[in-house]
Amino acid sequence: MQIISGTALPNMPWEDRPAGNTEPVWRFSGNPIIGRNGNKRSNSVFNSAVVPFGDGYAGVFRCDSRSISMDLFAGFSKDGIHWTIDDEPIHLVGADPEIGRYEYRYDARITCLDGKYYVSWCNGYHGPTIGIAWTEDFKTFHQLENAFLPFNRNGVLFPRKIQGKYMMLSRPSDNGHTPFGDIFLSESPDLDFWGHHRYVFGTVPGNDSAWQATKVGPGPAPIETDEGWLLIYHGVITTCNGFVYRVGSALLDLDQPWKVIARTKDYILAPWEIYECVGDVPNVTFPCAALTDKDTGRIAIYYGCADTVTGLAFTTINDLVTYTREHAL
Ligand code: BMA
Repeated sequence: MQIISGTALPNMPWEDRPAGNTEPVWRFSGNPIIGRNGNKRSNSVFNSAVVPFGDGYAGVFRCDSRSISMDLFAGFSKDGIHWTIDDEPIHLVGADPEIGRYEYRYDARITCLDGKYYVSWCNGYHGPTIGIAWTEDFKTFHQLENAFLPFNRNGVLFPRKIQGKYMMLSRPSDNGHTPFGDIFLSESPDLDFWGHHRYVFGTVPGNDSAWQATKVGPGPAPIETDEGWLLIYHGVITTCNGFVYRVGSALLDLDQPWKVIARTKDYILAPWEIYECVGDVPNVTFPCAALTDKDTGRIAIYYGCADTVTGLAFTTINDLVTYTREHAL
């Protein structure tokens, strides 16, 4: 098994699987890597995206403020673990003034595509939809049109064109806390007009895989492997104490990524640790980014913990693809 797209990343954050650990994904021993005090006014830093940048890393971070507004901030790191996050939110340029105004911004993903960094996020435009912008320096962000009508969340771009088209996964939603949600794929010739919407996969009714019974949504940009696109996603169950967010993985067809080869029946990561179970929204693990090293197949997953802090977890392409196939629904 191997990673196809992407580059070698020998300095990526990494810890070997702890002795005796048999989980598909294991946590960084220094978690959480970013606490509440990520920048000057932050109440919480979570559900954030990072990519290799220059001789280190850059990211777009969700920092909810101490007045509890949701916005996006650029951040930089030498090692992918210790981050300096801007105090001022990212400034978008170039947009049609009508969509340049926003009510809130949160849960960014970043995809390296055509030599640029494309950021997609949940953009408040008369309700949540998918905002898109590109940057080359993480200082100036050029905003494109919103991809969809409200209401939608979790827009995630693929890292290359497929069959000549840009492709994006997303999760149509409502204007609130959305008690439903399936993953769809949309195509675009130009990153402006989106269509040809295809159903990818949805919730699992009954008792078979109940952690993903209420809603599912795409996480980090899909990872291209010789066995298919590896998608890390979140799955939600409704309990008497509210939603619980866990993490699963799926393998999608390389040429027709709405076709599912396998998806996990068992979750691969779930709120077990105290910083995942306790916070502003308890019991949430929410993945938004993954670094990969093409040479070793290592994967580092960045995930929000209890809507409060940011965690880091590790796996390898062999571990996760094998697990996805062997624990498939
Ligand atoms: C979802 C999103 C996420 C959040 C999650 C749990 O609807 O808003 O940002 O992590 O709820 O609160």
